[in-house]
Amino acid sequence: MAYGLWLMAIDTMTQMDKDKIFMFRALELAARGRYGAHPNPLVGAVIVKKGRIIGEGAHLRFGGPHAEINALRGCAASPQGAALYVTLEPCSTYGKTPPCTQALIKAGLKRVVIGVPDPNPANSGKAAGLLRRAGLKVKTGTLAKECAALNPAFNKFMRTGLPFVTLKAAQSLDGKTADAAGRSRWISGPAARLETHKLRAEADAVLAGIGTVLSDDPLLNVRGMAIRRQPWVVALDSSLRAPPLARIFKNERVIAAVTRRAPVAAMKRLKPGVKILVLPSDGGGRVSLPALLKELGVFGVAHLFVEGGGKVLGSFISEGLADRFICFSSPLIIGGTASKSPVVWPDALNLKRKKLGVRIKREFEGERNFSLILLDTVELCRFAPPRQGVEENPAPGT
Ligand code: AOF
Ligand code: ZN
Repeated sequence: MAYGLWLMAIDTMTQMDKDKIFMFRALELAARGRYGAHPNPLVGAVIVKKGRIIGEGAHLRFGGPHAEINALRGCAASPQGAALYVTLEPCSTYGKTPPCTQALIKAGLKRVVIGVPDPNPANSGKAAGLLRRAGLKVKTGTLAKECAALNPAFNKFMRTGLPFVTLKAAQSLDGKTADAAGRSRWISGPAARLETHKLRAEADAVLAGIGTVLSDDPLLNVRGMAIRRQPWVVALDSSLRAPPLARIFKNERVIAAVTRRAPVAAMKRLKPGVKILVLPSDGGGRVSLPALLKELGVFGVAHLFVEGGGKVLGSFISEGLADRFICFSSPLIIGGTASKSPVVWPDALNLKRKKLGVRIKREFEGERNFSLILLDTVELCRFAPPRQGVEENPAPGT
């Protein structure tokens, strides 16, 4: 009875409603590629015949088959005459894999429903024409917003050649990370640490400043989860002070981002295989962050995860280079008037205070009283420094 009603409901749905339902399923499938597909995009696909899903697929790993190909391979019946729903425009060029458009035509599909155009200029806007010329019906823009939101890093990287930048900080309830003497307490519990590893695993590179390398000696790699390839580890170290035995150098893929101030002798002491990027310096003699991002983009880094310290995080924000800010907040108090903030927030942010919004993204109940909140302040990181001489918030009456 219930099933009959459901069939009637499906029957009375418009084609647009049906398209949305199948695209929702493709969106769900796309998430299977998290931690594996990047810097390629997350893509999901379903193949539908006579109102039923006969094949499903996702782009699971970088260099592996695309979502459409996996859906075709997994078909429970012949895809001849079926419709394909795919979150991203099918590719039409030879990359690491042959063009999906050709495979779709060869499989005898009748209709292709596309979420969003591929921002990759090699493919962008080409699929619809190719498919239509081969006699297939094509519809674009179904759940376009949701499909685009799957791949913020890929989208930015394809449009600009620059990595998407996620910043991460951890703080106590009173917004501190250490006392005046720099003594920090156990801020992040196991749940936040696991989340940090997941965030690292989604990135192509993880960065820390030399201050953090010297004080915490972090490894900065992904632990506690199975991944195919560790992200690059980047040390922001203008005069190359990192000791050759620092734990970051235990990683296989390490980049030391330095300036001309770095002594050649220090470079020679590093283990072979460490990539040394000699970059222009900013006004203060530190590595120029725009130059670093440009260079990381050339390395194929589409998503950079920045873990600290406070000045490095503050610089990315004050230079308008951050795309996302994530803060783990723990309900403990560090106290003290001279305690340290996890981020050296730029003064100019005050001018923009109307735009600051904090959205609680996830909540954790950690062990031993550590209740952790992951805050996602997207709007904040759209912050760009006010142009010189431009009054952002004129006082009333002026
Ligand atoms: C699709 N379906 O599932 C994905 C697509 O080097 P390749 O061969 O893996 O191609 C990578 C490019 O293909 C990538 O930059 C993007 O334009 C597109 N990704 N396309 O039809 C997929 N992952
Ligand atoms: Zn493809």
